[in-house]
Amino acid sequence: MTAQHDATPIAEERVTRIREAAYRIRQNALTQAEVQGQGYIGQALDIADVLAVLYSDQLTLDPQHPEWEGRDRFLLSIGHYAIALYAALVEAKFFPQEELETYAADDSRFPMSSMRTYTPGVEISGGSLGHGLVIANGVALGLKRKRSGSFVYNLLSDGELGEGSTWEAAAVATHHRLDNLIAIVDFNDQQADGKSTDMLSMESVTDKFTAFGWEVRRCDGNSVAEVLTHLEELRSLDAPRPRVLIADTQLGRGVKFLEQREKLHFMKVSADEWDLARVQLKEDFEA
Ligand SMILES: Cc1ncc(C[n+]2csc(CCOP(=O)(O)OP(=O)(O)O)c2C)c(N)n1
Ligand SMILES: [Mg+2]
Repeated sequence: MTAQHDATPIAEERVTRIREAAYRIRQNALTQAEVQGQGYIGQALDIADVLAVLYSDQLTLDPQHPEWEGRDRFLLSIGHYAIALYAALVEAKFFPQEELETYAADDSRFPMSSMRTYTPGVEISGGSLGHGLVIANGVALGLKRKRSGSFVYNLLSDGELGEGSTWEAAAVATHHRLDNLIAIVDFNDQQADGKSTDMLSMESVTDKFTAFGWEVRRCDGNSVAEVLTHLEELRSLDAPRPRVLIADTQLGRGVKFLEQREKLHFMKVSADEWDLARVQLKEDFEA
């Protein structure tokens, strides 16, 4: 699968196609969470639009050959977002739809926290926060030295911005002129103990990355058109520096009762709420 990367204006059909992919990714996330009766569903719903832009448009991948050397690399820092990544990998045809039902079961290829050795298409093991951008630097530097045209994408969370290692990695990426590295921050203003901006505000995130020498964009991370425009621009930019998109997202996006529920790192959905979640997701998609 070769992705499209040119400077032509973004066609409406392209946005429509990606919005459909985002809807299916959200459905896939609900399927997994319902099987387990739990899962980081709030985060999976908030990041579905970004993952749809990546997995149905921007990334060059071959689902039949997940280790193909010419692929783009998508590195998920945040292991607890695994449910969202599996939802996107199923959408991208790495796995059959039925495999979603095995989420977090014994011997499943879909463990609750993402692990490279378990799941084709998963590039790194997650869990301990603050390591994704560090690893992305190494992968991007290695690819540049091999004169590869592949890009490295790293999805990190706003909570990870509080990790010192993230900022060490930000400096290293600039030092090595990693113009094949695109970081995406899921700015859902949530972390384990409350709102990220209340716990340890890293604002202005844009100014901080700019000061570190990065090319920075910030947008509504739940607008497929905006995310697509910015990721496209960041990839095609001819400048010797790393790039980052700060994506402002809404926890629980697409399911009204979750959008309105108290925002928590782990959002509880009771057994009798899954049908309503599906109905509201459909209503939101069709609105
Ligand atoms: C180094 C490290 N410290 C603490 C944790 C525990 N932990 C797991 S998820 C999480 C929240 C991190 O913030 P974020 O990813 O923004 O949370 P979310 O948006 O998913 O609520 C924390 C502190 C961890 N996994 N790794
Ligand atoms: Mg967060």
